[in-house]
Amino acid sequence: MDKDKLVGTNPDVRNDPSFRSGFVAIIGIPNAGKSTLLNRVMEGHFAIVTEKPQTTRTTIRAIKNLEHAQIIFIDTPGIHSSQKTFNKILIQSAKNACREADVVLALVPAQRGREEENAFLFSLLEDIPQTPKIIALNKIDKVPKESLNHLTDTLAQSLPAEKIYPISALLGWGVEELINGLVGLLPESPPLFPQDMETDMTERFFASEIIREKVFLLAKEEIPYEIAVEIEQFKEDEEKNMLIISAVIHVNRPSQKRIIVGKNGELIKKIGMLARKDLEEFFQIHVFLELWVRVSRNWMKNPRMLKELGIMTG
Ligand SMILES: Nc1nc2c(ncn2[C@@H]2O[C@H](COP(=O)(O)OP(=O)(O)OP(=O)(O)O)[C@@H](O)[C@H]2O)c(=O)[nH]1
Ligand SMILES: [Mg+2]
Repeated sequence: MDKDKLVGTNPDVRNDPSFRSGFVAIIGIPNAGKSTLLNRVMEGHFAIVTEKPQTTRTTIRAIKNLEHAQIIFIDTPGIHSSQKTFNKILIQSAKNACREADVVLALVPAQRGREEENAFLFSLLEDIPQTPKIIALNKIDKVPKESLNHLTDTLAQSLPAEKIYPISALLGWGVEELINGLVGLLPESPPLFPQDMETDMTERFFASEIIREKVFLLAKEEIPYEIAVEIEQFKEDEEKNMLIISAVIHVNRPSQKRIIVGKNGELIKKIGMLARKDLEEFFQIHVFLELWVRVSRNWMKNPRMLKELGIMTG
């Protein structure tokens, strides 16, 4: 992200010296609710959410335009300690987002039993002492009200943050206060992106994520972690007023291909049907979707593929 190259478009706002704009990285352990929060603040479906940890694989930018501020939220893959090369790459992209951010928003789930994982997250935050940090204690709808004070006190002791906001990303509790708190920490600056822009991610990216989400929902156990979706064709047929999308689901092994295709092709058919429905809703146009399953051995270790898929940057 080269901030210097980006300028605001609205001349009124560019003359507003108190306008604030900047990048907020949302970080937290897997399953903390980061993508749910991104969707909530944006009031739309920008990032896929599942019950499974490690759903998000790339940083996802979405732009919240307010009257006197513009926040560029960056959703990130869950931070955890792992020896696997693939996971290390995901964690590295979250770390990079933190380093580039104007404010770091650490999302901590309010339920108990995750202290060790959070400790790893906090040690990362200590590496960026200069960056303002806010903690959001998420999923407070799941804990009794009486325990909230104790939880926020404990958190305040583990990490120096400007403020702790108890929230429910799922239900929207406390989210407006959180947004106001974040705005207060952003640098004074004209908008970094045009104010009618909500994201700079590509349409192909969203299409691939919608398909990946269906694999997460329908395929069992480890399978969703070992697949990647690549969009091979994405074009509008103006005559038919239709979007033609052709995508490849990469798997690591032939046995996984058999599972994704399913008996008599039933699973892939179901994935395609659900994905098409969501793609049509997202792009507001009829979609013709073609899905292929391809065995791409060790794609998770192949830097060229990881770069093409946007998982590895740089
Ligand atoms: N009850 C409750 N559930 C929540 C809340 N926020 C998120 N969830 C649920 O928690 C699960 C994980 O949510 P995600 O938004 O995918 O979590 P994430 O932090 O993006 O996870 P990764 O991308 O895997 O790191 C989903 O089942 C969400 O519905 C909340 O405030 N309350
Ligand atoms: Mg996520």
